[in-house]
Amino acid sequence: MAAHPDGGARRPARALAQNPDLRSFLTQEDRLSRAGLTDIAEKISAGLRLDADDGVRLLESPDLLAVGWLANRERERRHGARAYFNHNIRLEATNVCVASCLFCSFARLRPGDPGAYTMSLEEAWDKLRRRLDQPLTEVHVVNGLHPDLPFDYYTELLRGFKRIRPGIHLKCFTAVEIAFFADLYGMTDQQVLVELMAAGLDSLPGGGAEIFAERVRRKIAPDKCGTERYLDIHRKAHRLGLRSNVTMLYGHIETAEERVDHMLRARELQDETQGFQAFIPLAFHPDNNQMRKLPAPSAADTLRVHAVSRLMLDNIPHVKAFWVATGVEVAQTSLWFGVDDLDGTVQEEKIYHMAGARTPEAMTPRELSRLITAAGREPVERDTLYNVVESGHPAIQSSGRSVS
Ligand code: V47
Repeated sequence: MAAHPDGGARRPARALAQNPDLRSFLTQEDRLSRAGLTDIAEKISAGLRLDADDGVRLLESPDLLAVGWLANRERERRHGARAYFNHNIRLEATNVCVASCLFCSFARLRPGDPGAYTMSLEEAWDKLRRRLDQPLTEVHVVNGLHPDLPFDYYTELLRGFKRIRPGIHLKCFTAVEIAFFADLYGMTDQQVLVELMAAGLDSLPGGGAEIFAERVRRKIAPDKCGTERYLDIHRKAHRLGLRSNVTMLYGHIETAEERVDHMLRARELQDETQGFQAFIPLAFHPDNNQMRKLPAPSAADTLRVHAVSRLMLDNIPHVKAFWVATGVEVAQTSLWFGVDDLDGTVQEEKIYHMAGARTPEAMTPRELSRLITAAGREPVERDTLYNVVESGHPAIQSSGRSVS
């Protein structure tokens, strides 16, 4: 038989049309159907809530692209092509910690133990003072649970930051720290929050959530406050007018059901208070801690967890990838898997680097902007409350694109 003049170009199309296996990849609908996710896609399109069973099916679906496509659709519906980042510093004022969490490589049990440190207030304030030339918008503080520091240490820490830079947003102390302060200093959780607010606290970070399911929490973080108290402190903070975040430490001993349970407990509180701004999945890092025999979660798992978070948490505005934890390349890719936000310039992160993170310790706004642009998204600098920051940076336009 004579060859068709443009047979080379036409043959693949005919082959695709005639081969049912290949044909099934032709449309997104086919892909979703083949992945057994059509009913979930229809539920989302109809504005119906996903339930625990849907969440587990999404987490267990082998078709990462189908799950990612659904998450991306929700992400773009909320945020279009925008990808947020912020200009912040991270401060861990002490790593002395009475808790022995199995996943932690940062904490030292007692002052004086090898590697233990506690900054003087001057040393802590100096971190901000040294950066007066940077248009920072946030200081994010996370500490160990130190048994001997007075409450004044924390209130003075906040007051000093505000003296140095009155406009700076202070996102400080996890709910676990708030519970610890209340127990140590004989106060209620509410009193601790009120006093810290009077000293300058502006919002709570999401750390300390780990996994809410009691089976896991008891094993990996036995000394931390329980799930109900963690959530109640966020509830109280929201009622006092503070915004907060919520995290999930994944990729260790938790099951798919426990991941989904975690998301649903955050969703339930958010229905009540609308105070969470962002959900942040945190990839477990196994170096130098008691769970070091476990492998780190794969890139595929990381993309899937972020995507499913976007789909399950229909009432939390932002899903954030903490690039220090995910790795820079996976954070970029996650911008097509449900993520709309990357935290942040960070600067001098310790918790992940002591647990083996190979990511840089800091990124400049320009680097963040470039990596977002390179991923095909539109960088937008935000402050902690997601107000757009109009170019604080001489070399970056308000779109966030470098002009030099
Ligand atoms: O609660 C500790 C986690 C959290 C390890 O609110 C580990 O904007 C992985 O919460 N491997 C602290 N994770 C960091 C945190 C955070 C990060 C970025 C943004 C925000 C925010 C909050 O780090 C801890 C714990 O879950 N962590 N050790 C480890 N080996």
